[in-house]
Amino acid sequence: MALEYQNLFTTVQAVSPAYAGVPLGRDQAERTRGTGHVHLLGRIGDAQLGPIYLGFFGVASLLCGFICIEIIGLNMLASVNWDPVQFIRQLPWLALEPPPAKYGLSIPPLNEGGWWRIAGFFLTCSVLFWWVRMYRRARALGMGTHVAWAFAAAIWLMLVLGFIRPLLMGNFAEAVPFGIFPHLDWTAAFSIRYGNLFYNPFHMLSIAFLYGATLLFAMHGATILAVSRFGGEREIEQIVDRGTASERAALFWRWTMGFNATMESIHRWAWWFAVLCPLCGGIGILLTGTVVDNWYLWAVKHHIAPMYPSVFPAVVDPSLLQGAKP
Ligand code: 07D
Ligand code: 07D
Repeated sequence: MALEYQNLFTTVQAVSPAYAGVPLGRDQAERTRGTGHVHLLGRIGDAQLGPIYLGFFGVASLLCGFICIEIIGLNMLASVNWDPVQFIRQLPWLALEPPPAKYGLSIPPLNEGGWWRIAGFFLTCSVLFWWVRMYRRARALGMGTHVAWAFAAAIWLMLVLGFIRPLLMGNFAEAVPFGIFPHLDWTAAFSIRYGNLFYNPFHMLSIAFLYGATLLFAMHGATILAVSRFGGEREIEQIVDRGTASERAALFWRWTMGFNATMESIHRWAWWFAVLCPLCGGIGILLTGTVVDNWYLWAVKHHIAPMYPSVFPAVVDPSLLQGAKP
């Protein structure tokens, strides 16, 4: 292929003969046989589609995920009187709500949060099985399990929101509803109920890591694209082959900000920033309502926020004013 300059919008179509991946021994049967090449996929990644490894945990996860979506979907459909048109039209507003507060942690009737608990159970199974699958596939390839542990950080936040915190509060009514806008309403209501989440230091940390992860991802992606004309995306060779892409990338940052990450450390930065976002977030949510009831008052107590100024003069009993009749 002629050497072309690669910019933001052009990508390399890496089309090679289909490759099934390393042999899997007795697990071979768990891998589908079919492979193909899709040009459109080649535009965003590798053009080869398949083979995919399913295995017990993959199938179990998909099955549980399907049951969960089915329960949520049918409950939403029932809430619009089984009218498919209204279901599509109102979908973003429809919800499957957790049980009302009066049930606490006890088992509620199906249509008063019972279905929510069953759907939540299957969602949790689905996500946990997917985690096991990721962990085992990484092990099978002799890789580290970094991806699985990063995913675990997100699962931690999900479980804090929907299970661990409600357990500690003794009430599943505290949990998040299933639904697109309803879960946003829950998020806003949660912040107000607990005195403005902005004053929760773990929400602050979570935001810093969220923004930081975005910034790092942009900087790293941009740097590698910028040196791809020198072969910069071949990261492994670049660590040892000095003088071309990697070195320019490093020099660019050393010149612009005096410091540069290395080909290895940039990925540690990325991993930690991404993981610390939901990790800190989960701690912040766990503390809310259990340890701290009002983050604004907490911030006032710890000299982070000022007391609201008294805008109006203090109320005086009119009967005490001069000239008032005794
Ligand atoms: C791009 C990877 C692909 C994933 C996608 C999401 C579903 C849900 C189910 C209709 C980046 C797939 C969506 C499977 C469909 C039903 C019942 C990941 C990418 C495309 N939220 N949230 C969204 C979830 C919480 C908040 C969108 C899940 C907390 C705010 C999507 C969870 C709080 C905003 C979504 C979860 C919160 C969103 C886009 C679980 C505090 C938005 C997500 C399991 C953290 C944004 C209308 C996205 C939006 C949005 C899914 C939890 C706040 C529907 C699965 C309770 C403020 N959330 N969310 O792209 O547009 O993620 O909402 O914990 O503004 Mg949320
Ligand atoms: C939700 C991890 C769980 C998801 C999993 C995925 C499937 C299948 C399907 C692929 C996202 C499950 C997968 C089901 C997928 C397919 C097909 C990760 C999740 C396991 N906030 N806020 C955060 C900001 C305000 C509030 C975090 C900003 C207001 C609440 C984040 C602002 C109020 C909670 C963040 C802002 C409020 C949060 C989430 C600005 C509302 C949380 C981090 C600029 C009025 C959550 C400690 C994350 C948290 C959270 C950002 C404002 C409420 C950093 C930038 C003041 C209740 N907020 N927020 O990774 O952890 O989420 O808080 O105003 O619970 Mg906030």
